[in-house]
Amino acid sequence: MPPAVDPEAALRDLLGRIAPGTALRDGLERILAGRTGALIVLGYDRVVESLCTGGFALDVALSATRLRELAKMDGAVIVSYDGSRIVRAGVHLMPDPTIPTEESGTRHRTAERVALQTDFPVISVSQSMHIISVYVAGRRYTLEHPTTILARANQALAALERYKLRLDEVASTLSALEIEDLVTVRDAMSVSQRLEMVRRIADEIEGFVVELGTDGRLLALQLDEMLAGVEEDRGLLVRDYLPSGRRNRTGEEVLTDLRALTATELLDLSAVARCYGLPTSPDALDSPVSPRGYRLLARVPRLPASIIDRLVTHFGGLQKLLAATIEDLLAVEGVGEARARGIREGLSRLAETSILD
Ligand code: 3AT
Ligand code: 3AT
Ligand code: MN
Repeated sequence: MPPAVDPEAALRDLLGRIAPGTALRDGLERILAGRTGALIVLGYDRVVESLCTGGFALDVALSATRLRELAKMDGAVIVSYDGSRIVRAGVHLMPDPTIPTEESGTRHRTAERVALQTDFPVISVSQSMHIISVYVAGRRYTLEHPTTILARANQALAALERYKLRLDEVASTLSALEIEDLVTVRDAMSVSQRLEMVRRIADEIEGFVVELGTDGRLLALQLDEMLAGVEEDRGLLVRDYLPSGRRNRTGEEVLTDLRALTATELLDLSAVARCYGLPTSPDALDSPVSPRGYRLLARVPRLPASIIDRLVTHFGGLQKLLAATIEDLLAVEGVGEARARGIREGLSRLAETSILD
């Protein structure tokens, strides 16, 4: 049986396995260029076997040229789920004819039905329409030319750049307010909101990177560079502002709920606060909160996460940490003379550079 996953993840996984640079994609492009069509099932088990008649068993390593030659024959080609081997060729597929299909043409109707019946992805290369389609997790997706995808990816990258600038603004404002102990729920939630917006557009670009395969290397580098530190900050912010108490939520729950917000809900800071389990009445957004200090401590150079945890546990909040002397810091396990000085200087430098406008 093919692994059961959510439809978006299944599509992305498949797009990665047939992305430019793979033998499978190279074969599909050759079939398209040669103006023959193809019907390719990506997986072989009892259910697939029961739909197969005719053709012949092969079990040979998959190569682009082999796939192209075999596609010249009538019938379908069965490839192993990982795309590494050609299992059968010239197969006539007989899926359940009662499975509804939106497609016309026997090739595409068969492709859709086999995908639905077996849960394995099916690829069709249309000879008449000159397109490659994939049928996976109940939907059909038509592959686009890499230059088209790249153009869209670059638009998304430009949007990400603007989002990131705005995130940097609200994040440095929050740092300054944290140092002064003047944070309101609104300030903290604005940063959480912006972090989630950046995550969403970055995730979209990540999809393009997967689909572009070797054509997306430069895009991947640009994305990585723009996201430096963002992933960590999402977790750190949650740890800073998660309310403590008996019925408190876990950081994972908060992040999951943030992901689940609709685009409209995400624009509403009360909805963001609700994910944290913070009070959400309109006035509550203006009530004061204090960070534990995880996010700012992560900006102190050469400070391991284990020490950060102990510092936060020991002092209980950023303000007490900012007020701590070298002697106070030495009381924390794992903090020696040099490290205590490093923390003291690091925090002072943060305080100096994070001055409110
Ligand atoms: P040729 O000798 O190439 O004409 P063939 O047996 O190789 O016949 P194909 O599989 O190439 O046949 O199919 C040719 C077309 O016949 C494709 C499709 O439009 C039509 N066709 C084949 N089987 C069916 C079917 N069960 N129902 C409706 N149309 C079909
Ligand atoms: P094109 O868009 O013309 O490529 P189509 O849906 O019009 O596809 P056809 O009826 O012209 O499809 O059939 C084209 C080939 O598709 C014929 C055969 O090699 C393959 N094919 C169609 N139905 C099956 C099937 N049930 N099993 C295996 N191969 C099939
Ligand atoms: Mn046709």
